[in-house]
Amino acid sequence: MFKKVLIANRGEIALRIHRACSEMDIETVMVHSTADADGMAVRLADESVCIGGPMAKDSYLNIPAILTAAAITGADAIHPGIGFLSENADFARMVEEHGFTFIGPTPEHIEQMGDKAVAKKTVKNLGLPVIEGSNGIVDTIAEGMLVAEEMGFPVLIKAVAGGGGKGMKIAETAEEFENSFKMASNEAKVSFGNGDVYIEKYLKAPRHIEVQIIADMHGNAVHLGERDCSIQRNHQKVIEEAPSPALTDAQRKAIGELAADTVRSMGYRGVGTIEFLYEDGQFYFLEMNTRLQVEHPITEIVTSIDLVREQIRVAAGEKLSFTQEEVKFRGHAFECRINAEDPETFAPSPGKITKYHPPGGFGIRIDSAIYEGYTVPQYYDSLIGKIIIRGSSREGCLMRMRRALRECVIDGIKTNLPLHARILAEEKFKQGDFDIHWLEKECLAKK
Ligand code: MV4
Repeated sequence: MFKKVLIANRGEIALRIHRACSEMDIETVMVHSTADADGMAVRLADESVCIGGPMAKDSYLNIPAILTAAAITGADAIHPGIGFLSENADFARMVEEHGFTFIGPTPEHIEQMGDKAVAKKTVKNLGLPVIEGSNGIVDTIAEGMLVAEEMGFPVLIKAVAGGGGKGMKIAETAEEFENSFKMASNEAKVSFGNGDVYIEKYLKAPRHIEVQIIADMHGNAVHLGERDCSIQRNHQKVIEEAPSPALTDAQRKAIGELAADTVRSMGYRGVGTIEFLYEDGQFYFLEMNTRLQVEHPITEIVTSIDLVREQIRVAAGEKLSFTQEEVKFRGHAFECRINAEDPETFAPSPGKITKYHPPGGFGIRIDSAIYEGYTVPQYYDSLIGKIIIRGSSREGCLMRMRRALRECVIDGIKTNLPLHARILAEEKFKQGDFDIHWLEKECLAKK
């Protein structure tokens, strides 16, 4: 097992990783920017190294500085966390070339899943259901038009380098196609330096359901069930839950086993998430994330498995500590993401937290690195914490989340706590009757 792990991240996820290491008797090195010197993750880590200025490019994306910090402190492994360098194949390769272990999959797997058209072909060949569309990249408008006419409108034009909705455009009709194609390709070129696109049939009102997998280096791969992440705004998840209220146990088992079989065939190792759109009882592969996810705690709640601990164990070459048979799903979990933002305009709201009283009691977990007196910096993502609830039933879990939200006090900055209260009071939410558009098109649309 590793003796020392360098954590190349910040905030709540850096703290989450430190906590897993600490319980495994692994020392931690927190690298941080000048803006994060007062962060809780830095305070709790065994060692810390300031690697650059506040802008991510100068610190959390500064590969030479991170590798140097690892060398100086004598770390064995580097955990990239979430975002930043976590899905950067070049970084993973450099980490290994410098003699450290990258806590994540191989650079080849990161690369393969990073190209959305390659990822789709790969998993389709291994038996995952995909959305009808072009066979890979479409080079010309004429070629795209043929594919679109063949399957019928509306279609979606997607960037192979895409993610988060960038470089993605709907063409409702043949008339719109040329313009949408150009817009998607140009946006992709500007955002990712790669204008390649592919085409899919547009699904009008799906749910976003993702399956958590984990694999070791010994050919073992298991699934840990699904998360329903349909409650989102602007491609940012707001509330997640496990299990999905839309699935039966049989569907869960079927899609989970399909996902585990897929990653086993790929020779994948580490944690990963296979995202699906789910509509009319059918699953369609969307993309695969080759990292830990923000919402991993709800999977931990319903499986009682410490995902980060297992992730570190498999990266060190150990076997998974459990079999698929031993994975038991129990109860329900919700996660509300707490953002430092205006609940009405969604504008970021950095600043000093003057009062902090987190909720507590039975069934409540708070993953956050904030404290009273802490100043939320302006340079990073607005996520400042997560309220994670366990309950024996979905209904009980929902009532407990509402109670937690009533208890929670964060003063000095604006947060989206009022937005969560509003969503949780909605009948459609209570019924589990929503799709990826419900929050924006129905819940937020009415005043
Ligand atoms: C889709 C889709 C409907 N039909 N593909 C958005 C982000 C990108 N990674 C994939 N996305 C979508 N792909 C087809 N063929 C709808 C979306 C989509 C979406 C997906 C998951 C979560 C939130 C979303 C919000 C808007 C659109």
